[in-house]
Amino acid sequence: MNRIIGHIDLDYFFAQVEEVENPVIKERPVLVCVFSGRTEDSGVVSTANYRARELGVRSGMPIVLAKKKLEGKEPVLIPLERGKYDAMSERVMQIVADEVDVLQQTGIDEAFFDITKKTNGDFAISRSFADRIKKSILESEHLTCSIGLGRSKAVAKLASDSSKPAGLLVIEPESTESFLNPLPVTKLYGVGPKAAQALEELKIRTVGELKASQFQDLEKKLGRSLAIYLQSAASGTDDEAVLPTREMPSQLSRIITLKRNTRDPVDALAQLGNAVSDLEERLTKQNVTYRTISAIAILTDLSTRTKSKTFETPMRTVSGAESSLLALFEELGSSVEKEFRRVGVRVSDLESNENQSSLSEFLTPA
Ligand code: DCP
Ligand code: CA
Repeated sequence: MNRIIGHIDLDYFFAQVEEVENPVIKERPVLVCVFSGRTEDSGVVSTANYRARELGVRSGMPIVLAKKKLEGKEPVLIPLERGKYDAMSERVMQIVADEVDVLQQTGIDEAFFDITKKTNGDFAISRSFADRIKKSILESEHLTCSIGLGRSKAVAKLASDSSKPAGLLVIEPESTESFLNPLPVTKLYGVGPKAAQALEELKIRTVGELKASQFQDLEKKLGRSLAIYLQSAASGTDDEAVLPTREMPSQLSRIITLKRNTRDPVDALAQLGNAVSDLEERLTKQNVTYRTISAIAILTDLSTRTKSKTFETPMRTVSGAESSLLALFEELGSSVEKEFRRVGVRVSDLESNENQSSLSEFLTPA
């Protein structure tokens, strides 16, 4: 069976989160900045939206220089708020983790995943699979991302890079070689500054040249294991596994945008239908129970309100708590002035069923 490996990377992440929070800034250059506080503009740009990048702004650039490039373009400068991006990252990674066989998060906004089992090693199925993940992230969090699929981690990463922004690139086994060969070797996953320097000295500039290079030359400069990896990555046959990084979540939630704004709890719950069954599926998949359920409403002014209820005994299903959920939405509806624009449900105080069942097995006399 074909291995099908994916790489997902959110587009201009910190700046995109700021745009989602305040969509009116979207048309302007947006810079998320780390202000050092020495003078008003001292510090660096953490990241920028594509509008600002078109005008020459880059991550790591001094704010003063970025402002010079954006003179007269009405840039929006926003101080970096890590907690906000961490929370968003967590929600997005959970969406992906729920869909794939294995997820390995490698940064705040990127991860590898394996979908070999899910798709039966079928690349045509894998494309619609990846499309669904993209749609789900867009629908729930309003963020775009880029996904690459291929038969190895190195291929998947190069594919997601090449498809930026908001892209999806599927590299099937038979087109792997022609895709890889012309790419600059510095883009290959695992080539850091030291390896890049060594490859430059060997005059190896493209992935194709790396594949065709003399193994002994590489080994001499980079050591045996890196040399073996690089040549296999260059031919798209690196077989490094996607290693799971997710631990048990502390909560699970689903939020949807309503088709029509409302304050009617019955209507809100009816529109939440699929999200509730989704959450139910996740509880089963993660094999966890919950003690607290919350109704979440994001109002037309974008403020968020929640009402929660904690049960005395652990709950296995969300549908089993439907009357409580309805009561929570009733409370929300009568306590706010504005209509709901988005609604959601969250379960927390999670407990793993695995421990319980192993404990009960242990206690059951043989
Ligand atoms: N980041 C940073 N400083 C850098 C590079 C990145 O603070 N020199 C932060 C801000 C980015 C986030 O990490 O939003 C993710 O980094 P990426 O390299 O994935 O960059 P972006 O997501 O911003 O852009 P792209 O669309 O190219 O992925
Ligand atoms: Ca990114």
